Amino acid sequence: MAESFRNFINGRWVDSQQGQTFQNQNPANLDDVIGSFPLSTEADVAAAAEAAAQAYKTWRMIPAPKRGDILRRAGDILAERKDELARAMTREMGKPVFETKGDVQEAIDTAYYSATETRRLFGYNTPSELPDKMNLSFRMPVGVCGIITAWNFPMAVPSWKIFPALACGNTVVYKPSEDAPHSGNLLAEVLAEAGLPAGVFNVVHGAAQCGAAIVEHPLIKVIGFTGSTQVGAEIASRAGAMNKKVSLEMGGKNAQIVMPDADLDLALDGVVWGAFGTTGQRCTATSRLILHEAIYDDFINRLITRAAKLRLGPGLEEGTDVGPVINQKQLRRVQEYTAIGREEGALCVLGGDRADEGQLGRGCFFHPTIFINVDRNMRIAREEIFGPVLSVLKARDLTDAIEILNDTPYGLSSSLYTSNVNDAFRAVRDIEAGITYINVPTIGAEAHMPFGGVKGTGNGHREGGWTVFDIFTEWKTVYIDYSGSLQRAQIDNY
Ligand code: UN1
Repeated sequence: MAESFRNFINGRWVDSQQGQTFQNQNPANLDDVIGSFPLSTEADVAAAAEAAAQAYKTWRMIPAPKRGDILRRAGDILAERKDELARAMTREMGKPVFETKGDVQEAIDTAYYSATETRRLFGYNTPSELPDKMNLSFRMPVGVCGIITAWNFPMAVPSWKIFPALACGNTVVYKPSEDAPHSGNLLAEVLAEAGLPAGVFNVVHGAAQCGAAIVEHPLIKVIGFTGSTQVGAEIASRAGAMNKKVSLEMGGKNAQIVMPDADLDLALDGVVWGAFGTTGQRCTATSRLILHEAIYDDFINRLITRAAKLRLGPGLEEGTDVGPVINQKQLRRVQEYTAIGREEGALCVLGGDRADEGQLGRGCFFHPTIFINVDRNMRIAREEIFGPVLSVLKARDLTDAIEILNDTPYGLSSSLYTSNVNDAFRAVRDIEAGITYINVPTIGAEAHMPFGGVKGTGNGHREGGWTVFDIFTEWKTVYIDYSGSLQRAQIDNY
Protein backbone atom coordinates (compact mmCIF):
# COMPACT_ATOMS: atom_id res chain seq x y z
CA MET A 1 0.00 0.00 0.00
CA ALA A 2 1.57 3.27 -1.11
CA GLU A 3 1.94 5.98 1.49
CA SER A 4 -0.58 8.79 1.28
CA PHE A 5 0.70 12.35 1.57
CA ARG A 6 -1.23 15.53 2.28
CA ASN A 7 -1.30 19.26 1.74
CA PHE A 8 0.22 21.53 4.39
CA ILE A 9 -2.17 24.34 5.25
CA ASN A 10 -2.06 26.62 8.29
CA GLY A 11 0.53 24.44 9.98
CA ARG A 12 -1.45 21.19 9.60
CA TRP A 13 -1.31 18.26 7.23
CA VAL A 14 -4.71 17.99 5.50
CA ASP A 15 -6.35 16.03 2.68
CA SER A 16 -7.79 17.88 -0.28
CA GLN A 17 -11.43 18.81 0.22
CA GLN A 18 -12.67 16.75 -2.74
CA GLY A 19 -10.45 13.82 -1.79
CA GLN A 20 -9.01 13.07 -5.24
CA THR A 21 -5.38 12.05 -5.50
CA PHE A 22 -2.58 11.39 -7.99
CA GLN A 23 0.33 8.97 -7.78
CA ASN A 24 4.01 9.78 -7.84
CA GLN A 25 6.37 7.17 -9.31
CA ASN A 26 10.13 6.73 -9.34
CA PRO A 27 11.21 7.46 -12.96
CA ALA A 28 14.04 4.91 -12.63
CA ASN A 29 11.53 2.17 -11.75
CA LEU A 30 7.87 2.87 -12.46
CA ASP A 31 6.81 0.03 -10.13
CA ASP A 32 8.22 1.98 -7.22
CA VAL A 33 5.38 4.25 -6.11
CA ILE A 34 6.46 6.99 -3.70
CA GLY A 35 2.88 7.65 -2.71
CA SER A 36 -0.38 9.38 -3.48
CA PHE A 37 -0.80 13.14 -3.19
CA PRO A 38 -3.90 15.37 -3.10
CA LEU A 39 -5.23 16.58 -6.44
CA SER A 40 -6.18 19.94 -5.02
CA THR A 41 -8.87 22.23 -6.40
CA GLU A 42 -9.94 25.87 -5.95
CA ALA A 43 -11.28 25.13 -2.45
CA ASP A 44 -7.90 23.91 -1.19
CA VAL A 45 -6.08 26.87 -2.74
CA ALA A 46 -8.62 29.20 -1.11
CA ALA A 47 -8.00 27.61 2.30
CA ALA A 48 -4.24 28.01 1.85
CA ALA A 49 -4.54 31.59 0.57
CA GLU A 50 -6.78 32.57 3.49
CA ALA A 51 -4.38 31.00 6.00
CA ALA A 52 -1.47 32.82 4.34
CA ALA A 53 -3.34 36.14 4.31
CA GLN A 54 -4.15 35.76 8.01
CA ALA A 55 -0.55 34.81 8.88
CA TYR A 56 0.74 37.77 6.85
CA LYS A 57 -0.77 40.17 9.39
CA THR A 58 1.67 39.02 12.09
CA TRP A 59 4.60 37.74 10.01
CA ARG A 60 5.18 41.11 8.33
CA MET A 61 5.41 42.74 11.79
CA ILE A 62 8.25 40.49 12.98
CA PRO A 63 11.60 42.30 12.65
CA ALA A 64 13.29 41.15 9.46
CA PRO A 65 16.45 39.83 11.24
CA LYS A 66 14.19 37.63 13.43
CA ARG A 67 12.63 36.22 10.27
CA GLY A 68 16.20 35.71 9.11
CA ASP A 69 16.97 33.64 12.24
CA ILE A 70 14.26 31.16 11.21
CA LEU A 71 15.66 30.95 7.69
CA ARG A 72 19.15 30.36 9.08
CA ARG A 73 17.78 27.50 11.19
CA ALA A 74 16.09 26.12 8.06
CA GLY A 75 19.52 26.21 6.38
CA ASP A 76 21.03 24.32 9.33
CA ILE A 77 18.30 21.64 9.19
CA LEU A 78 18.74 21.26 5.42
CA ALA A 79 22.46 20.78 6.03
CA GLU A 80 21.87 18.17 8.77
CA ARG A 81 19.37 16.28 6.60
CA LYS A 82 21.24 16.77 3.31
CA ASP A 83 21.91 13.08 2.53
CA GLU A 84 18.45 11.87 3.47
CA LEU A 85 16.74 14.67 1.52
CA ALA A 86 18.95 14.06 -1.51
CA ARG A 87 18.01 10.37 -1.60
CA ALA A 88 14.29 11.15 -1.35
CA MET A 89 14.62 13.71 -4.14
CA THR A 90 16.51 11.27 -6.37
CA ARG A 91 13.86 8.63 -5.78
CA GLU A 92 11.12 10.87 -7.10
CA MET A 93 12.89 12.79 -9.88
CA GLY A 94 15.78 10.60 -10.95
CA LYS A 95 19.04 12.56 -11.04
CA PRO A 96 22.04 10.94 -9.30
CA VAL A 97 22.48 11.53 -5.56
CA PHE A 98 25.64 13.62 -6.05
CA GLU A 99 23.42 16.01 -8.03
CA THR A 100 20.52 16.09 -5.57
CA LYS A 101 23.05 16.84 -2.82
CA GLY A 102 24.10 19.85 -4.90
CA ASP A 103 20.42 20.77 -5.21
CA VAL A 104 20.01 20.73 -1.39
CA GLN A 105 23.26 22.70 -1.08
CA GLU A 106 21.84 25.40 -3.35
CA ALA A 107 18.85 25.62 -0.99
CA ILE A 108 21.20 25.84 2.03
CA ASP A 109 23.16 28.63 0.33
CA THR A 110 19.92 30.47 -0.41
CA ALA A 111 18.69 30.07 3.17
CA TYR A 112 21.88 31.58 4.61
CA TYR A 113 22.01 34.29 1.95
CA SER A 114 18.37 35.30 2.56
CA ALA A 115 18.91 35.22 6.32
CA THR A 116 21.86 37.58 6.00
CA GLU A 117 19.96 39.89 3.66
CA THR A 118 17.34 40.47 6.37
CA ARG A 119 19.97 42.69 8.05
CA ARG A 120 20.36 44.68 4.83
CA LEU A 121 17.35 44.93 2.50
CA PHE A 122 18.72 48.38 1.75
CA GLY A 123 16.52 51.28 0.77
CA TYR A 124 17.64 54.64 -0.63
CA ASN A 125 17.63 58.07 0.98
CA THR A 126 18.07 61.18 -1.13
CA PRO A 127 18.16 64.89 -0.40
CA SER A 128 14.86 66.68 -0.77
CA GLU A 129 14.49 69.58 -3.19
CA LEU A 130 12.98 71.58 -0.30
CA PRO A 131 14.56 72.71 2.99
CA ASP A 132 13.74 70.96 6.26
CA LYS A 133 12.39 67.92 4.46
CA MET A 134 13.64 64.33 4.29
CA ASN A 135 13.13 61.75 1.52
CA LEU A 136 13.39 58.02 2.28
CA SER A 137 12.42 54.81 0.53
CA PHE A 138 11.93 51.32 1.95
CA ARG A 139 11.25 47.83 0.66
CA MET A 140 7.86 46.58 1.89
CA PRO A 141 6.48 43.04 1.61
CA VAL A 142 3.80 42.48 -1.02
CA GLY A 143 1.54 39.97 0.74
CA VAL A 144 0.74 36.38 -0.17
CA CYS A 145 3.02 34.95 -2.88
CA GLY A 146 1.96 32.06 -5.14
CA ILE A 147 4.97 29.92 -6.04
CA ILE A 148 4.72 27.31 -8.81
CA THR A 149 7.82 25.32 -9.78
CA ALA A 150 9.16 22.53 -12.00
CA TRP A 151 10.48 19.18 -10.77
CA ASN A 152 14.10 19.25 -11.95
CA PHE A 153 15.47 21.20 -8.97
CA PRO A 154 12.92 20.24 -6.32
CA MET A 155 14.73 21.98 -3.44
CA ALA A 156 16.92 24.68 -5.00
CA VAL A 157 14.45 26.38 -7.32
CA PRO A 158 11.59 26.66 -4.78
CA SER A 159 14.10 27.96 -2.22
CA TRP A 160 15.28 30.68 -4.61
CA LYS A 161 11.77 32.10 -4.50
CA ILE A 162 10.37 31.05 -1.13
CA PHE A 163 13.25 32.02 1.19
CA PRO A 164 13.67 35.59 -0.12
CA ALA A 165 9.87 35.99 -0.17
CA LEU A 166 9.70 34.98 3.51
CA ALA A 167 12.74 37.12 4.40
CA CYS A 168 10.88 40.18 3.12
CA GLY A 169 7.83 39.45 5.30
CA ASN A 170 5.58 37.80 2.72
CA THR A 171 3.70 34.56 3.22
CA VAL A 172 3.53 31.76 0.65
CA VAL A 173 1.21 29.30 -1.08
CA TYR A 174 3.45 26.79 -2.85
CA LYS A 175 2.50 24.26 -5.51
CA PRO A 176 5.34 21.82 -6.22
CA SER A 177 5.41 19.95 -9.51
CA GLU A 178 3.30 16.77 -9.70
CA ASP A 179 6.60 15.02 -10.54
CA ALA A 180 8.34 16.08 -7.32
CA PRO A 181 5.63 16.59 -4.69
CA HIS A 182 7.39 14.73 -1.89
CA SER A 183 10.24 17.24 -1.93
CA GLY A 184 7.64 19.98 -1.38
CA ASN A 185 6.44 18.26 1.78
CA LEU A 186 10.02 17.78 2.97
CA LEU A 187 10.59 21.52 2.55
CA ALA A 188 7.45 22.20 4.60
CA GLU A 189 8.78 19.88 7.34
CA VAL A 190 12.09 21.72 7.41
CA LEU A 191 10.47 25.17 7.62
CA ALA A 192 8.07 24.06 10.35
CA GLU A 193 10.92 22.52 12.36
CA ALA A 194 12.88 25.76 11.95
CA GLY A 195 10.06 27.54 13.76
CA LEU A 196 8.11 29.18 10.97
CA PRO A 197 4.66 30.10 12.37
CA ALA A 198 1.55 28.30 11.07
CA GLY A 199 0.11 29.71 7.86
CA VAL A 200 3.28 31.49 6.74
CA PHE A 201 4.19 28.67 4.34
CA ASN A 202 1.54 26.42 2.81
CA VAL A 203 1.81 23.58 0.29
CA VAL A 204 -1.01 22.59 -2.06
CA HIS A 205 -0.44 19.69 -4.41
CA GLY A 206 -2.13 19.24 -7.73
CA ALA A 207 -2.06 19.78 -11.46
CA ALA A 208 -3.10 22.55 -13.86
CA GLN A 209 -6.38 23.26 -12.05
CA CYS A 210 -4.52 23.89 -8.80
CA GLY A 211 -1.93 26.12 -10.52
CA ALA A 212 -4.64 28.16 -12.24
CA ALA A 213 -6.46 28.58 -8.92
CA ILE A 214 -3.29 30.02 -7.39
CA VAL A 215 -2.83 32.44 -10.27
CA GLU A 216 -6.44 33.57 -10.04
CA HIS A 217 -6.98 33.78 -6.28
CA PRO A 218 -7.49 37.45 -5.36
CA LEU A 219 -5.62 37.17 -2.04
CA ILE A 220 -2.46 36.04 -3.86
CA LYS A 221 -0.59 39.16 -4.99
CA VAL A 222 2.61 37.88 -6.62
CA ILE A 223 3.25 34.84 -8.80
CA GLY A 224 6.72 33.28 -9.06
CA PHE A 225 6.85 30.57 -11.72
CA THR A 226 9.47 28.21 -13.14
CA GLY A 227 8.36 25.98 -16.00
CA SER A 228 7.50 25.90 -19.67
CA THR A 229 7.26 28.98 -21.87
CA GLN A 230 3.73 28.02 -22.87
CA VAL A 231 2.40 27.79 -19.29
CA GLY A 232 4.37 30.92 -18.34
CA ALA A 233 2.68 32.90 -21.11
CA GLU A 234 -0.77 31.76 -19.90
CA ILE A 235 0.11 32.77 -16.33
CA ALA A 236 1.37 36.15 -17.49
CA SER A 237 -1.83 36.96 -19.33
CA ARG A 238 -4.18 35.79 -16.56
CA ALA A 239 -2.21 37.43 -13.76
CA GLY A 240 -1.60 40.56 -15.86
CA ALA A 241 -5.33 41.08 -16.21
CA MET A 242 -5.55 41.06 -12.40
CA ASN A 243 -2.61 43.50 -12.00
CA LYS A 244 -0.48 40.92 -10.20
CA LYS A 245 3.26 40.96 -10.15
CA VAL A 246 4.60 37.99 -12.11
CA SER A 247 8.13 36.61 -12.32
CA LEU A 248 8.66 33.95 -14.97
CA GLU A 249 11.60 31.61 -15.40
CA MET A 250 11.09 29.56 -18.53
CA GLY A 251 12.85 27.66 -21.29
CA GLY A 252 16.33 27.75 -22.73
CA LYS A 253 18.21 26.56 -25.81
CA ASN A 254 21.65 27.19 -24.39
CA ALA A 255 24.81 26.86 -26.44
CA GLN A 256 28.49 26.32 -25.79
CA ILE A 257 30.92 27.77 -28.36
CA VAL A 258 34.39 26.21 -28.68
CA MET A 259 37.17 28.14 -30.44
CA PRO A 260 40.36 26.48 -31.76
CA ASP A 261 42.51 28.32 -29.19
CA ALA A 262 40.53 26.84 -26.26
CA ASP A 263 41.79 24.20 -23.87
CA LEU A 264 39.96 21.44 -25.74
CA ASP A 265 40.07 18.91 -22.90
CA LEU A 266 38.44 21.46 -20.64
CA ALA A 267 35.85 22.26 -23.32
CA LEU A 268 35.12 18.54 -23.64
CA ASP A 269 34.61 18.16 -19.88
CA GLY A 270 32.35 21.21 -20.02
CA VAL A 271 30.05 20.05 -22.77
CA VAL A 272 29.67 16.50 -21.42
CA TRP A 273 28.60 17.89 -18.04
CA GLY A 274 26.50 20.72 -19.51
CA ALA A 275 24.63 18.52 -21.98
CA PHE A 276 24.15 15.27 -20.08
CA GLY A 277 24.26 16.34 -16.41
CA THR A 278 20.73 16.13 -14.94
CA THR A 279 19.97 14.08 -18.11
CA GLY A 280 19.86 17.39 -20.01
CA GLN A 281 16.83 18.40 -17.94
CA ARG A 282 17.95 21.81 -16.76
CA CYS A 283 16.68 25.07 -18.13
CA THR A 284 20.39 25.90 -18.33
CA ALA A 285 21.42 22.63 -20.07
CA THR A 286 23.78 22.78 -23.04
CA SER A 287 21.54 21.67 -25.89
CA ARG A 288 23.68 23.16 -28.68
CA LEU A 289 27.41 22.90 -29.24
CA ILE A 290 28.83 25.40 -31.72
CA LEU A 291 32.26 24.33 -32.93
CA HIS A 292 34.72 26.39 -34.93
CA GLU A 293 35.21 24.62 -38.29
CA ALA A 294 38.95 24.13 -37.68
CA ILE A 295 38.27 21.71 -34.80
CA TYR A 296 34.84 20.37 -35.80
CA ASP A 297 35.72 16.79 -36.86
CA ASP A 298 38.35 16.15 -34.23
CA PHE A 299 36.26 17.53 -31.35
CA ILE A 300 33.22 15.49 -32.40
CA ASN A 301 35.23 12.27 -32.44
CA ARG A 302 36.53 12.91 -28.95
CA LEU A 303 33.08 13.91 -27.74
CA ILE A 304 31.47 10.71 -29.02
CA THR A 305 34.14 8.58 -27.33
CA ARG A 306 33.66 10.46 -24.06
CA ALA A 307 29.86 10.54 -24.04
CA ALA A 308 29.64 6.84 -24.95
CA LYS A 309 31.32 6.05 -21.62
CA LEU A 310 28.64 7.75 -19.50
CA ARG A 311 26.99 5.23 -17.21
CA LEU A 312 23.20 5.30 -17.47
CA GLY A 313 21.30 4.01 -14.44
CA PRO A 314 19.14 4.69 -11.41
CA GLY A 315 20.29 7.81 -9.59
CA LEU A 316 20.30 5.93 -6.28
CA GLU A 317 22.94 3.53 -7.61
CA GLU A 318 26.58 4.35 -6.92
CA GLY A 319 28.52 5.06 -10.12
CA THR A 320 25.58 6.35 -12.17
CA ASP A 321 26.47 9.36 -14.33
CA VAL A 322 23.12 9.90 -16.01
CA GLY A 323 19.69 9.11 -14.56
CA PRO A 324 16.31 8.66 -16.28
CA VAL A 325 14.14 11.34 -17.85
CA ILE A 326 11.29 12.39 -15.63
CA ASN A 327 8.31 10.39 -16.95
CA GLN A 328 6.89 8.46 -19.88
CA LYS A 329 5.44 11.55 -21.51
CA GLN A 330 8.87 13.18 -21.52
CA LEU A 331 10.43 9.96 -22.81
CA ARG A 332 8.03 10.09 -25.78
CA ARG A 333 8.84 13.76 -26.36
CA VAL A 334 12.59 13.08 -26.47
CA GLN A 335 11.93 10.17 -28.84
CA GLU A 336 9.82 12.43 -31.07
CA TYR A 337 12.59 15.02 -31.23
CA THR A 338 15.17 12.47 -32.30
CA ALA A 339 12.79 11.39 -35.08
CA ILE A 340 12.38 15.06 -36.06
CA GLY A 341 16.18 15.52 -36.11
CA ARG A 342 16.60 12.56 -38.45
CA GLU A 343 13.81 13.75 -40.74
CA GLU A 344 15.38 17.20 -40.88
CA GLY A 345 18.61 15.62 -42.17
CA ALA A 346 20.82 15.82 -39.09
CA LEU A 347 23.07 12.83 -38.42
CA CYS A 348 22.66 10.97 -35.15
CA VAL A 349 26.14 9.80 -34.13
CA LEU A 350 25.38 8.59 -30.60
CA GLY A 351 22.29 7.23 -28.84
CA GLY A 352 19.03 8.28 -30.43
CA ASP A 353 16.99 5.64 -28.65
CA ARG A 354 15.32 4.59 -25.47
CA ALA A 355 17.54 2.52 -23.17
CA ASP A 356 15.67 -0.58 -22.01
CA GLU A 357 18.40 -3.14 -21.41
CA GLY A 358 17.95 -5.06 -18.12
CA GLN A 359 16.73 -2.98 -15.20
CA LEU A 360 16.64 0.17 -17.37
CA GLY A 361 13.48 -1.23 -19.00
CA ARG A 362 11.59 -0.60 -15.77
CA GLY A 363 12.20 3.14 -15.96
CA CYS A 364 12.27 6.07 -18.38
CA PHE A 365 15.83 5.91 -19.69
CA PHE A 366 17.13 7.46 -22.89
CA HIS A 367 20.66 7.08 -24.25
CA PRO A 368 22.80 10.23 -24.33
CA THR A 369 22.28 11.44 -27.89
CA ILE A 370 24.37 13.56 -30.24
CA PHE A 371 23.28 15.00 -33.58
CA ILE A 372 25.87 16.49 -35.93
CA ASN A 373 25.48 18.38 -39.23
CA VAL A 374 22.76 20.39 -37.52
CA ASP A 375 21.58 23.50 -39.30
CA ARG A 376 20.47 26.47 -37.22
CA ASN A 377 17.00 26.43 -38.82
CA MET A 378 16.26 22.86 -37.74
CA ARG A 379 13.77 22.36 -34.94
CA ILE A 380 16.38 20.42 -32.91
CA ALA A 381 18.51 23.60 -33.02
CA ARG A 382 15.69 25.94 -31.97
CA GLU A 383 13.25 24.17 -29.65
CA GLU A 384 13.81 23.15 -26.05
CA ILE A 385 13.87 19.33 -25.81
CA PHE A 386 14.63 18.95 -22.07
CA GLY A 387 16.44 15.66 -22.39
CA PRO A 388 19.88 14.18 -23.10
CA VAL A 389 20.09 15.43 -26.69
CA LEU A 390 22.92 17.62 -28.00
CA SER A 391 22.83 19.33 -31.41
CA VAL A 392 26.23 20.20 -32.90
CA LEU A 393 26.59 23.14 -35.31
CA LYS A 394 29.60 24.46 -37.24
CA ALA A 395 30.77 28.11 -37.28
CA ARG A 396 33.30 29.96 -39.50
CA ASP A 397 34.55 32.35 -36.83
CA LEU A 398 33.50 33.92 -33.53
CA THR A 399 31.11 36.41 -35.14
CA ASP A 400 29.36 33.58 -36.99
CA ALA A 401 29.28 31.47 -33.79
CA ILE A 402 27.68 34.27 -31.76
CA GLU A 403 25.12 34.87 -34.51
CA ILE A 404 24.19 31.19 -34.43
CA LEU A 405 24.08 31.20 -30.62
CA ASN A 406 21.74 34.22 -30.62
CA ASP A 407 19.47 32.74 -33.28
CA THR A 408 16.88 31.13 -30.98
CA PRO A 409 13.72 32.33 -29.27
CA TYR A 410 15.41 31.90 -25.85
CA GLY A 411 18.20 33.65 -23.94
CA LEU A 412 19.06 32.02 -20.63
CA SER A 413 22.59 30.62 -20.43
CA SER A 414 25.58 30.60 -22.78
CA SER A 415 29.22 29.56 -22.76
CA LEU A 416 32.42 30.28 -24.67
CA TYR A 417 35.64 28.30 -24.44
CA THR A 418 38.63 30.32 -25.60
CA SER A 419 42.03 31.47 -24.38
CA ASN A 420 41.73 34.77 -26.25
CA VAL A 421 40.80 37.48 -23.79
CA ASN A 422 39.59 39.86 -26.50
CA ASP A 423 37.21 37.25 -27.88
CA ALA A 424 35.96 36.54 -24.37
CA PHE A 425 35.00 40.18 -23.79
CA ARG A 426 33.40 40.50 -27.25
CA ALA A 427 31.28 37.48 -26.46
CA VAL A 428 30.24 38.89 -23.07
CA ARG A 429 29.14 42.05 -24.91
CA ASP A 430 27.38 40.45 -27.88
CA ILE A 431 25.73 37.26 -26.61
CA GLU A 432 22.02 37.76 -25.97
CA ALA A 433 21.53 35.81 -22.75
CA GLY A 434 20.99 36.45 -19.06
CA ILE A 435 24.09 34.42 -18.17
CA THR A 436 27.40 34.04 -20.04
CA TYR A 437 30.13 31.68 -18.86
CA ILE A 438 33.73 31.86 -20.06
CA ASN A 439 35.54 28.51 -19.89
CA VAL A 440 32.69 27.14 -17.75
CA PRO A 441 29.73 25.04 -18.99
CA THR A 442 26.22 26.57 -19.30
CA ILE A 443 25.07 25.01 -16.02
CA GLY A 444 26.00 25.74 -12.43
CA ALA A 445 24.76 29.20 -11.50
CA GLU A 446 25.53 30.28 -7.92
CA ALA A 447 22.75 31.26 -5.53
CA HIS A 448 23.99 34.78 -4.77
CA MET A 449 24.10 36.03 -8.37
CA PRO A 450 21.15 37.18 -10.51
CA PHE A 451 19.61 34.25 -12.41
CA GLY A 452 17.30 34.59 -15.40
CA GLY A 453 17.16 35.18 -19.09
CA VAL A 454 16.15 37.43 -21.94
CA LYS A 455 13.78 36.88 -24.90
CA GLY A 456 11.46 33.86 -24.48
CA THR A 457 13.16 32.79 -21.25
CA GLY A 458 11.69 35.35 -18.90
CA ASN A 459 9.78 38.55 -18.38
CA GLY A 460 12.54 40.82 -17.14
CA HIS A 461 12.98 39.59 -13.57
CA ARG A 462 16.01 37.95 -11.99
CA GLU A 463 15.93 35.43 -9.20
CA GLY A 464 18.95 34.76 -7.04
CA GLY A 465 21.20 37.35 -5.46
CA TRP A 466 19.97 40.80 -4.49
CA THR A 467 17.75 41.11 -7.58
CA VAL A 468 15.19 38.58 -6.31
CA PHE A 469 14.08 41.12 -3.70
CA ASP A 470 12.65 43.28 -6.49
CA ILE A 471 10.14 40.50 -7.15
CA PHE A 472 9.04 40.08 -3.55
CA THR A 473 8.91 43.69 -2.37
CA GLU A 474 7.17 46.93 -3.27
CA TRP A 475 8.84 50.30 -2.72
CA LYS A 476 7.41 52.69 -0.15
CA THR A 477 8.52 56.29 -0.63
CA VAL A 478 8.30 58.55 2.43
CA TYR A 479 8.53 62.34 2.59
CA ILE A 480 8.90 63.98 6.01
CA ASP A 481 8.57 67.75 6.19
CA TYR A 482 9.77 69.27 9.47
CA SER A 483 9.62 72.94 8.38
CA GLY A 484 6.24 73.54 10.02
CA SER A 485 4.89 75.24 6.90
CA LEU A 486 3.29 74.09 3.66
CA GLN A 487 6.08 73.67 1.11
CA ARG A 488 4.79 72.91 -2.36
CA ALA A 489 7.17 70.76 -4.41
CA GLN A 490 8.05 72.11 -7.85
CA ILE A 491 6.33 75.41 -6.99
CA ASP A 492 7.67 77.08 -3.85
CA ASN A 493 11.31 76.30 -4.59
CA TYR A 494 11.39 77.73 -8.15
C1 UN1 B 1 16.90 25.06 -13.62
O1 UN1 B 1 17.26 24.23 -14.44
O2 UN1 B 1 15.67 25.40 -13.54
O3 UN1 B 1 22.56 26.92 -13.02
C2 UN1 B 1 17.80 25.72 -12.64
C3 UN1 B 1 22.15 25.77 -12.87
C4 UN1 B 1 21.47 25.42 -11.57
C5 UN1 B 1 20.03 25.81 -11.58
C6 UN1 B 1 19.24 25.31 -12.74
N1 UN1 B 1 22.14 26.09 -10.49
O4 UN1 B 1 22.26 24.92 -13.72
